[in-house]
Amino acid sequence: MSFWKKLKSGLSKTSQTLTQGITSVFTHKKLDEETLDAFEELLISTDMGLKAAAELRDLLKKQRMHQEISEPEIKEWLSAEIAKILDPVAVPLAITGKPHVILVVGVNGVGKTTTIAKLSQQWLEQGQKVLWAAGDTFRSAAVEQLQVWGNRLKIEVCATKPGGDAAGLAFDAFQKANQSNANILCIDTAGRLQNKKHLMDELEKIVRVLKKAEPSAPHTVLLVLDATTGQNAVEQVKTFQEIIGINALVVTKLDGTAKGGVVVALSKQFAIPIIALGVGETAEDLKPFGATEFASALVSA
Ligand SMILES: Nc1nc2c(ncn2[C@@H]2O[C@H](COP(=O)(O)OP(=O)(O)OP(=O)(O)O)[C@@H](O)[C@H]2O)c(=O)[nH]1
Ligand SMILES: [Mg+2]
Repeated sequence: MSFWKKLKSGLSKTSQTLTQGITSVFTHKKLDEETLDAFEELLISTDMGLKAAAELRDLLKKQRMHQEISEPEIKEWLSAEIAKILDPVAVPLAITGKPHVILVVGVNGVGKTTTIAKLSQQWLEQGQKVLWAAGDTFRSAAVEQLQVWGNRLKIEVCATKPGGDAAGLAFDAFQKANQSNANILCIDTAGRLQNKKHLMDELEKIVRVLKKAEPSAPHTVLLVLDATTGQNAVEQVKTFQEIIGINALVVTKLDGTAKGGVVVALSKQFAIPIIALGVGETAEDLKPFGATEFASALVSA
């Protein structure tokens, strides 16, 4: 199945909610406050967030108050306006450092390791040389998972002993990337630590030690988010912004969620590039984020 088809079918729960909602909200009468309220509620129900929903409501009011709007018209309008919200953050990752260091963070199970594998496969296809560091040193299964992908893609994995120092590992991996002329170093990190303080200490230490090797590193701090968590993903961005500062996002598990609107909420609330979207578990299921493509899949316009 093509990525577009997967995205469209993955977002079908969200788009069905929107489509059915639009049918019941826009009932061939002139646009009034009651309709606008119901429209705003509908947008919120797909996890678009209060801000985006209120702005879309106000915009529709300004443009179409007391006019009759057909269903196809409102869908087309909504899709175009959502695309405008998404457009500024639909930015692919620019590889600037040599080696370009990407620290991959996110809570437990969101898809960090699979995202590293999927992105790396694309970089390999572009002729980049990639190296990985298994920075989740707490779980041996995490190291193994990275190694399985590494074997498959023929990417070398730097690892340390279980419970070893992730920051030291990141430093060594940077030296190795430098020596072996790698273009990209991806550092996987632990999603589950005892508490926020531990997570903060661990990530801060990795960054501090990396900067000793290369002051401009990490060039990218990539936060991976699971779309099925809806508004919780918004909270995770805030937390990680506070802890470490984020300059790229990947949203995974857009296959089968009713909360696809969260991508709109993230775009509206944070000016952080969303470099790719995940719609499944295979390496082909991660693609750059296209604003128009996503908006039209979401609204099924
Ligand atoms: N359906 C679907 N599953 C995904 C997607 N991305 C990742 N997964 C699955 O989600 C599960 C967790 O992915 P991981 O990559 O192990 O997540 P992680 O963030 O590294 O997890 P921890 O290392 O435990 O913190 C795996 O079973 C993946 O195959 C996606 O876009 N769609
Ligand atoms: Mg992992």
